[in-house]
Amino acid sequence: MLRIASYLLLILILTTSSITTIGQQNQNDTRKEWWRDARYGMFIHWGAYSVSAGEWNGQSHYSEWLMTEAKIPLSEYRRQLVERFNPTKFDAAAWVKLAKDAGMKYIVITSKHHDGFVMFKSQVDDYNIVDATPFKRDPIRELAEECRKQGMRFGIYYSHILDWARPEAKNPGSQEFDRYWNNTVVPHLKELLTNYGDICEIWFDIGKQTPEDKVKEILAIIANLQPATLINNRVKSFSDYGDFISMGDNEIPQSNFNKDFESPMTLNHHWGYNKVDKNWKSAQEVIDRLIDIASKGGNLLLNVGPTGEGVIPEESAQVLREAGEWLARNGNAIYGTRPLPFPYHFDWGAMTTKDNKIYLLIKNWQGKLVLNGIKSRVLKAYPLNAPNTTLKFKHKDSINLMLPDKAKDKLVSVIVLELNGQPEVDQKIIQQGSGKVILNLEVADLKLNKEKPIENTAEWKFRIFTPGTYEVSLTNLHKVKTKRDFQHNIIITVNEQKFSVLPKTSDEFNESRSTQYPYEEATVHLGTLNFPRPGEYTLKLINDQVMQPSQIRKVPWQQDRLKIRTITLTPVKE
Ligand code: FHN
Repeated sequence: MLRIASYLLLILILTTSSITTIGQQNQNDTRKEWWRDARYGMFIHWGAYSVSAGEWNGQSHYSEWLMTEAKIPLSEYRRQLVERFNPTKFDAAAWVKLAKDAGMKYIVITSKHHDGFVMFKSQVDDYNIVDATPFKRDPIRELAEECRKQGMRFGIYYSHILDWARPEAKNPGSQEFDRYWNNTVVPHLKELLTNYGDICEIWFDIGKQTPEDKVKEILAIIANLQPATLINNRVKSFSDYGDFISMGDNEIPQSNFNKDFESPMTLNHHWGYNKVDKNWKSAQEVIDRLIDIASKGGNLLLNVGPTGEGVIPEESAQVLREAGEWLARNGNAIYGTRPLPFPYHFDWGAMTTKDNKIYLLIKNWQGKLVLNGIKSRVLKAYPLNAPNTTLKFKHKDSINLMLPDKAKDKLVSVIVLELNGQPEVDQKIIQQGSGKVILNLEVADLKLNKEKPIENTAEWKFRIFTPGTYEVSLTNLHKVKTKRDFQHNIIITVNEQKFSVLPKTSDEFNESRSTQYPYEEATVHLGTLNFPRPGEYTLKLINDQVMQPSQIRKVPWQQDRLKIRTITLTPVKE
């Protein structure tokens, strides 16, 4: 009787504890502590497709999407790629060492991508790297063991919905899909969670169609076999299932939205190895993105795509090592830090916080830095790597900080502000010390008009300290090489001032921070506004491209070819 009761109790614990949902950041969830402290991990996209290096019949393809893009039948894929997959240069110790040198705290590798080829020894069928290739080794095991040796956490990516090798997977919800699920997904997950030691994170992908009961089944399996394993919300994409939100590919949120998130990011324009893609981000660009993500409370999962021989391309390794050197000098400002609740980003860099300290991560180094919005009293300011060099500052409403020349780091320099307690900041939108006002769509008050989207309005209240004339510019997302411009005038009003403009050409293009290539951010000049006195103002932007910000994490950004991101007000020097 007692045994039955304790069995029922166990079932109850398993079923209730199995449904993890994404909570607010301040929630006391000790399972996530290491992950929140880590801030930086390595993503590895590696599989039989790597053999092709992105090329098929003389044409370049999207690496890991090759099978479906080039319409290669399974038998041919198997013959030409799987049976030639012999990555004899694969060296798990070297990969883990690279991740360590890069300053990364965990690794997540593809154990099965959409092509359905299994990168570990499985008992389910022989379409796996040990049974179907001349290589005959299990790289997932080798990496897992090496991670354990070198003190690196180990996680796996698993494509649970898309599987082009198993036709039964085609229609989620159908009976055939249930067969795929029961004969492939469930046993695979059990194998991965049983045979490879601690799995820090399971990374599911493209899970929009995952049937609800299947999500619950996965969560229960994980809770049962490895309750500490974290799960991303793409187990059912755009949902709150799992432990953290996977942002869109290459997406960085515009501001801290108080939830745990991870930005998966490519180092060039592909995930899997593509021999012609030399668009490597520089170490500067990597650190720039890492500080942006950390300052908003997320993790960067930065991808490498090893070759079919098992080598991480040297160009990417070099960038990672250089960024790792920066982390070795400045890691205190990243690892274990938490975000501050500013509703905007900064033009000069980013801020993180730990204990009674604020770290200023300065990209644009100038002789002095003016900071608005820090309410706590600053006791002391010094360069992170020269704590005895105290910096001069004045703190009235703003903090005026004099910056020395010698603290300058070639990538991003860090200054520490020591406070008289926990940091307290103004959570309203205010003019920044540089004079700019940054208005992100994510934090706008929206009024959407379904019948007349042309009247859709985004509205921001903000405080100006310095009266004068300001240039108004708009940053939007736009597909590279397309001529998609705004179809309707953008109307801007501030109190009694109003102007209407149809922006034609962009003045400035940057790699997109909201989605992956081939999208980019374009900044256009809209006009000027006058702010006659200090005080609070309301700016309204009216245009049919104003969309629901909650949709930002519900649908992929790339579904729209043009999207408004930020309005920036910059004082005009008179
Ligand atoms: O289709 C995949 C892609 O190949 C890659 O694995 C990325 C990584 O986030 N996820 C998918 C698209 O979102």
